[in-house]
Amino acid sequence: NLPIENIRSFSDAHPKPSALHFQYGTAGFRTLGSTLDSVIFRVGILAGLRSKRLDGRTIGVMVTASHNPEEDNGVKLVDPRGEMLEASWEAHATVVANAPTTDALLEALDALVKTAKIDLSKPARVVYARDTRPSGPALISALEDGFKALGVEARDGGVTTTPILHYLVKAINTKGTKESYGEDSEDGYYTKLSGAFKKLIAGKTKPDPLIIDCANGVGASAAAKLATYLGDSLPLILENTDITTPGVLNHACGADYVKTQQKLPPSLIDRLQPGQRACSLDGDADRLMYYYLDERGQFHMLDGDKIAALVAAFIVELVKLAGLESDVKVGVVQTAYANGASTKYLAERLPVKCVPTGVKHLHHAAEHYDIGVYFEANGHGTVLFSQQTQETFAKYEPSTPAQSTALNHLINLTQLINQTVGDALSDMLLVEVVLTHKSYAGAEWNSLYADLPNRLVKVVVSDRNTFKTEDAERRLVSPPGLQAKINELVLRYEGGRSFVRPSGTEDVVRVYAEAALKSQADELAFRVAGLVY
Ligand code: 16G
Ligand code: ZN
Repeated sequence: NLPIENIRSFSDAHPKPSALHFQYGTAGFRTLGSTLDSVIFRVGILAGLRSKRLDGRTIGVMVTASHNPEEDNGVKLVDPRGEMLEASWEAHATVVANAPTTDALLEALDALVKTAKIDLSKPARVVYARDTRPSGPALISALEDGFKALGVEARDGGVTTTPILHYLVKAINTKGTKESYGEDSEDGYYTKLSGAFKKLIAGKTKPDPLIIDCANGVGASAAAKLATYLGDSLPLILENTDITTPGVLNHACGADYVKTQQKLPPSLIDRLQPGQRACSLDGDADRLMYYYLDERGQFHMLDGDKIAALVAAFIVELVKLAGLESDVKVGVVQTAYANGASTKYLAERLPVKCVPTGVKHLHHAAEHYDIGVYFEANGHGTVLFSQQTQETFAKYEPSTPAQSTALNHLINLTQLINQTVGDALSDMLLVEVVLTHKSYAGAEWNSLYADLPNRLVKVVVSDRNTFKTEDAERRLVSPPGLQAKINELVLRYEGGRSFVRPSGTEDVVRVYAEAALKSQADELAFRVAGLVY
């Protein structure tokens, strides 16, 4: 049975704020950090129950609000293979978080135990971590109270990046098996990535120093550690590494700033030389944005779509060189936000699928390919190698030295890439490998295709839930009649494309538009926004 009295006494110390409703959305629970105490406490219990449900396999809990403002915080559960929480449990989490009183909470937990058929005699194991937000320590102690309330065997992952926490979950759960993901420690993570990187660039011209904007977040300490493992194989220059001054996290820096403002973080203006590569991480180091200044000082952004194009083309080439073209199929997954020019570039080379926004959709679609490359335009993404593909690599006998080299590169890529979730540091090493192999500077990479001008605007509406979409969010089915009006507008713009979807993380509706000219993309976006308003 549930330890009712124990849960009761802990829960009374973490009352739910009566006016608030919480929802486990695309990014878990995420809102003002000061309102999350009861939610995080309850997530502690929930994580334990999820572990019991899965026979004591270790569940991950990450306390972070990623690229959001510093005052925000959030929490996400990670399933045993290092992936996002199974969808059916998102609803359970929402119910448990909103029980108004301790009694109601106990009832909700009891109902969950019954509906999910949880065997309470099983062990509960959890590994947890947080980012650098000031609200983190208090929320972690609420989480730990949740663990104590249920009786969870909990391991503290400390202050670390979201992708490292995902790595730890998978490493713990695969320990000692033939699918072992690596040693279950931060050291194991850095050793695995840096080792694969060094092998992949062996014998090539060493990359020039790379500037990393760490968003004044947890990526600063992770990048500093990674630098020590990389040694001189990749010189890193770390910027925006202040994790103690209040208010600076994600402020005028970081991957989300670069993507949404389409400009250089002001703090880099005097640092970045024309032609030099730089990249930005977000507040929990799972998103990556590259950029450079050309000879005239003009800013050029290399976003998630450009990363997908670079990486997918490279992998397709390696598969061909290895002689594995007919055994191993590579595919790409994008969302409607992918620049139309990137979709065109990719679709000429390999299968491309479009899915709704949110990592879980991309990840699951990518699992259907032998090698699935997925990136959101915002810089979140990774590459998945199916278990069968990894076995194919292990068994394959190359017939020429060139095939053998390509095969080894592919095998090393499976080690370099954090396949659990998008990982800015792992993706950064991946980009550096491709640039090194191709002898590309930013300009050559950028010229793979030219981005279509685009514009994203948000519209505050009275109820965003009246906006319903289909076809991977590319068409509105409700409110009735609106899509027809959008279609009519789009027709008037050369190269025009526009779609409207409700945000999953903010109380707004987003409008995206693309057209052949920047002024036209802006105009289209604002006219569609006018229809929505
Ligand atoms: C979340 C998603 C991200 C998506 C964004 C869209 C995860 C881990 N994160 O941050 O992938 O791009 O939401 O936000 O799934 P929106 O719904 O507000 O546009
Ligand atoms: Zn993030």
